[in-house]
Amino acid sequence: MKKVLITGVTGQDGSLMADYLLKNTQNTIIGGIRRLSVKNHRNVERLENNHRFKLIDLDVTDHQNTNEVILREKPDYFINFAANSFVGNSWSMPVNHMETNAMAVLYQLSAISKFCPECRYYNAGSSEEFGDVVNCPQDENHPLRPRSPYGASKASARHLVKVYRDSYNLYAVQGWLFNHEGTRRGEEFVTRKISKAVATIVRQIEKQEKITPLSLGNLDSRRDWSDAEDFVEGVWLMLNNKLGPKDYILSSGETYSIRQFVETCFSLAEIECFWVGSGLSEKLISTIKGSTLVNINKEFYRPAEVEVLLGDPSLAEKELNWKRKTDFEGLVKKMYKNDYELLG
Ligand code: NDP
Ligand code: GDR
Repeated sequence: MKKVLITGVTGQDGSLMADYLLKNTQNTIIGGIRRLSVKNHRNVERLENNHRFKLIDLDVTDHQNTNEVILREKPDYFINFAANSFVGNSWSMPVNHMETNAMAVLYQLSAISKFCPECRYYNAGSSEEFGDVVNCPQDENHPLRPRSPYGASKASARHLVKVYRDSYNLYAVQGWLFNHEGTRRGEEFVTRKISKAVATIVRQIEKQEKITPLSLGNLDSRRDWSDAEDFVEGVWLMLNNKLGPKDYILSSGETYSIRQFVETCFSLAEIECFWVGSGLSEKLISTIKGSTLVNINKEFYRPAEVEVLLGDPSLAEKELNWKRKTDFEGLVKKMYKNDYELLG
């Protein structure tokens, strides 16, 4: 029985990792949480009576708090999912991104190297580190060319993980995870924003209410989307790799535009529609009543965009024997269905 400390346990990946480990291992889970004025434990509240799960205070930007927790708990695994994970606000709060996503990693690595060097460490890396990509698909050798303060913070963390791995012989890894989504996805991310808006529109049509259009930014950027449930397994495999500590890409190997995500979601909801106009005037119109379903708002455009992401997961498939289970349409369906039921 090992002790696994997970930061970011209230978020999408942290809570899914806790579920995965409680189901598939005998390990005990310590979830690190920060104090917020309004409690947001929705993703973990059903675990709170599980004797193999406990919550502790850990704000990852607090160096002293980090040192004390690592010294006291001496975990066998430390999985760092805590982050300011929203690329879109990283231009307005770049210091917060650097402190939460990069400096915190330095505090963790430094404490682990001093107090429990046998601890296996994972930090959540991102396809945003590839940014302004030079070739498709991106593999583990693609250069780091971030386009946002968020991407730069994750690239900095990656260098720190490698430096600590090489300097102190730590089992420390940082996977490059491409976008992964699901029913626990935060509502400001584009996939959840779309699935929730389409579900709302369907309910409004059923009740013959006025339709609330969905406002989006850039429809033509492309992302490589997967189901987050498939990825937590891949992270655990990276932490238990017979080949030793190595960084891998997890991705679907397919890329779709935001426009295609919107079209797939409306199609699954059986709403016929068509695009009119272009640029900021573009709209998605319902075939039956002519109502506007989607419009464009420049507020949701970014100062610099990552135009296309497409990951090559073949190394993880070969060396970790990892494979995703849910495809693109299955993911959109799962998210839409969940949001439709939540509005019931
Ligand atoms: P979420 O935004 O859902 O979760 C982020 C978590 O970090 C929340 O639990 C949040 O806590 C916590 N957190 C934020 N700041 C602090 C802090 N100062 N101290 C302690 N905890 C903090 O993100 P995801 O689950 O989607 O992502 C997990 C990790 O993976 C992140 O590092 C993200 O950058 C990275 N990543 C995610 C991808 C994706 O597509 N989902 C792809 C690639 C990388 P609170 O609930 O209190 O806000
Ligand atoms: P991303 O996810 O930036 O890829 O980061 P997000 O869903 O925010 O954006 C994806 C793409 O959609 C475009 N877009 C919009 N995005 C949002 N949020 N809202 C909109 O209204 C909108 N309209 C268009 C964006 O411009 C972008 O091109 C996610 C996060 O989980 C990161 O933490 C993670 O590291 C990366 O994925 C991989």
